[in-house]
Amino acid sequence: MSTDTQDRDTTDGFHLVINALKLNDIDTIFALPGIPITDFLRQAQGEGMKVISFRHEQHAGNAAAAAGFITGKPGICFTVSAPGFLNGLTALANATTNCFPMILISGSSEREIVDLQQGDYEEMDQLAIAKPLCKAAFRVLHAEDIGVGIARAIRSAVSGRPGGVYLDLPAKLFAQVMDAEAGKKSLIKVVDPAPKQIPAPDAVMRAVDLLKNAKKPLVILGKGAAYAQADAEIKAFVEKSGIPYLPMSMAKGLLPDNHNQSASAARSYVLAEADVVMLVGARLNWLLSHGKGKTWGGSSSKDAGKQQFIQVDISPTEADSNVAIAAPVIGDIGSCISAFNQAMGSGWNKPPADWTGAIAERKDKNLTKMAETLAKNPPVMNFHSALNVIRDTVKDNPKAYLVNEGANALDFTRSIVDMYEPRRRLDVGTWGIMGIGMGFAVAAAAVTGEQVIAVEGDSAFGFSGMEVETICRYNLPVCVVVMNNNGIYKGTDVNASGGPEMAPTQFVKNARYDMMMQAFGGVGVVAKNPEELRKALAEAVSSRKPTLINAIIDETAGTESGRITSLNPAMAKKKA
Ligand code: ADP
Ligand code: TPW
Ligand code: MG
Repeated sequence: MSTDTQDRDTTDGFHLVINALKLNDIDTIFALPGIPITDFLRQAQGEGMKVISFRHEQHAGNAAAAAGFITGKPGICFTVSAPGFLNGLTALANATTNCFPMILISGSSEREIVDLQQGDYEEMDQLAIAKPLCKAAFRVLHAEDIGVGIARAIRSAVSGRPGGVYLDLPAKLFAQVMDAEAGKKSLIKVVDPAPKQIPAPDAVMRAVDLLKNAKKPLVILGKGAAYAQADAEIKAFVEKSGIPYLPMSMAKGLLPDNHNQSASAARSYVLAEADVVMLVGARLNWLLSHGKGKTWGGSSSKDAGKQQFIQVDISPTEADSNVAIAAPVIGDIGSCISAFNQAMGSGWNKPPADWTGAIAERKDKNLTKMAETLAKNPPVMNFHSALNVIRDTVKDNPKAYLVNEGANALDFTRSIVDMYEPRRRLDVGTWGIMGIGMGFAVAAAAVTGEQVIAVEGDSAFGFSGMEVETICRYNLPVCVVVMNNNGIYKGTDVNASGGPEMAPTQFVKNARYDMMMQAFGGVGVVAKNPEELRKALAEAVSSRKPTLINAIIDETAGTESGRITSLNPAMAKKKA
């Protein structure tokens, strides 16, 4: 029952917001209290909502974004005005960039004072600031419009290309009182918030014809394909077509990574050689070298390769954003892939054996090489010997969520740790942003109840490290593995001036990250070798206790910028 003083005949802004969310099956809120949100959160919890309270708004926002990606419902984050809002804004912008549905709801100061810039408490024109950084932004001034405001925010977040939405709720709104019956009637249960978008049959035929005539076809699955929850259709399509596929980072596990059609272990070969490439919920951005240049078999970094592209995407303006798309197919991935499955008919010819054979050959060679590297047990644990253990643990716990950030800690984990179930890998996404770790981990554990393993570079972990208290407070089954190499990329950089201060990429040597988890009642363990790591991980997973494993990694093992060295101007200069 609510803890407020509303009487039976009236309701207020607090309750209208809570009831509007509940009416739309939203049962979880990620937040950080303060005026005017404190009482809202208290009452939301009183009304049976799950309220997860964080130590910094960015992580509450990241949690909302991850919840949106995992469930397909918009994740909800509440913050206070100005500084709280700004702290949440990075997460909102990141969600929008990643096409994850979330709604950032911030309290705001009095319009009359803000607009005259008279210096209100936490004064800021939040709506104007949020607008260019998200998909849509709204403000509600009257209690009777709360239903419409929440409905518009939900539709904007999940329909078409999903993204972040900002909803501005001035403090005064929460206290507004209105007739209870009229209030109830003003709420909207959103019907069909993410409507199917059926692709045009001729667009599907154009694409199928291209695939049919391809000698070296390739499918690329992106995180949009994972998000779409069209797992069965995608599996049927890949297996019926027989076409080799590459999963982008967060599409790993959509089909199990050990699937015989996965071309991950022959990635550079298939990208350079393919003649028809079908993108499914993946953009031709920097992560795919913009669809041109040497990666794609072009002769210079600007040249188009030899590919013709099919692009399956819900956004009609995505096609041709980097290179020409020969066959755009616009619609939701479930509907599009079903249409492909039908259009392919029964007499589909699988791709030529010399293409699939050449891929298999390279895969075998690379996998054998990788197995040899993983089997090594160097005296000082390195990324490979540590990740070999994590790889086994994920294999044994395929439903576990894997959160991953860092540079080397990211790149090596992505290529070494196989995923077996859809939407289980949550990482730095399109921006390559650090700081998503603990927010994503809390969301995955809180929303699904599954075990979470967060593989974190020691720098990456630092961005959200304080949220281990949140993990302990809610007793979440999260095991954080800090890949501790004493710094950003490695721990061995030197001060260019020769002075005594450490280099900008170096951290305190032998830092005891494990004690951070202990400080809040969780389990903290140091693992100096693969055996210790294996034991600690097994204990974390079987106990489901909040755990932090401080995995000591050879501080010389990483490379600067990990696998994106080519984007580092210092490296480009050295090369030239
Ligand atoms: P990745 O980084 O994995 O390559 P991107 O984030 O670049 O993936 O691309 C995701 C794409 O998926 C976006 O262009 C987005 O419009 C699209 N998308 C998201 N959800 C759907 C959906 N349900 N149906 C079709 N396309 C979708
Ligand atoms: C918000 C720049 C990219 S990767 C990284 C930074 C700071 C940390 C790498 O060190 P880590 O990993 O995590 O210890 P490892 O294994 O290589 O040692 N600020 C933001 N985002 C990004 N991407 C950066 C800075 C960066
Ligand atoms: Mg590091």
